[in-house]
Amino acid sequence: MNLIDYKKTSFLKSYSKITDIDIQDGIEIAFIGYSNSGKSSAINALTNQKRLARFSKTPGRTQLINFFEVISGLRIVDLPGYGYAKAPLLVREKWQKTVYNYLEKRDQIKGFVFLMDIRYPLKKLDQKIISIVLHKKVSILVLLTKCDKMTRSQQNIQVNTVYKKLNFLLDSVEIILFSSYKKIGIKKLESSLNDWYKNYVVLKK
Ligand SMILES: Nc1nc2c(ncn2[C@@H]2O[C@H](COP(=O)(O)OP(=O)(O)OP(=O)(O)O)[C@@H](O)[C@H]2O)c(=O)[nH]1
Ligand SMILES: [Mg+2]
Repeated sequence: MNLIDYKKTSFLKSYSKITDIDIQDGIEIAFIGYSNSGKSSAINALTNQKRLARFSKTPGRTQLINFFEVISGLRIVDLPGYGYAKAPLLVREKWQKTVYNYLEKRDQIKGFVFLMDIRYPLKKLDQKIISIVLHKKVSILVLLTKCDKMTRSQQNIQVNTVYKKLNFLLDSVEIILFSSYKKIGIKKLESSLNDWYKNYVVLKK
């Protein structure tokens, strides 16, 4: 049984500062990763909507914290990607601060979806963000994105490498091979998000 229909997700609101966020009820699932890692595309693929989260060939497109409502009380949050090298340093620092702030302070976050381009996983800022969110005891899911860029055997090597590295840090690691282009991994992503939501509903009772 499918608990939630992700296709019904709609845009809620955008914010540039976390102090402006005026939604408190319910829970959030944050999509985080480097600029150009495929966050907005993944949200579009999950919700089966072409332009819900805008995506672009120009990295650094998502500059605001964008909130989407899946169902009442469950939101997906598309964050500005970190580490876009071509952006001016000050702009980069501002985005990074916004993202760190949101991840640190927002108790509504009950799950992190970490997106990493399968060709370049666990780069410096990925590791930094993981260290920031570790102590929050929140579920973490890793999507190795753009897996269509690799052969099956290369994909398996990358999954194993990432698994070994993260297994040291996290109590449990879930890694999904993902491609928005080829629609790979979407059902698995849905089922993890459903589990998180179910857990939250049970805990609340
Ligand atoms: N080959 C391939 N390319 C993809 C896939 N998903 C996204 N892309 C491309 O990667 C680029 C970045 O995708 P976005 O979804 O905008 O990435 P983002 O993480 O939201 O980027 P920022 O908003 O800058 O943080 C675009 O050119 C997409 O077309 C995929 O599954 N396969
Ligand atoms: Mg984006």
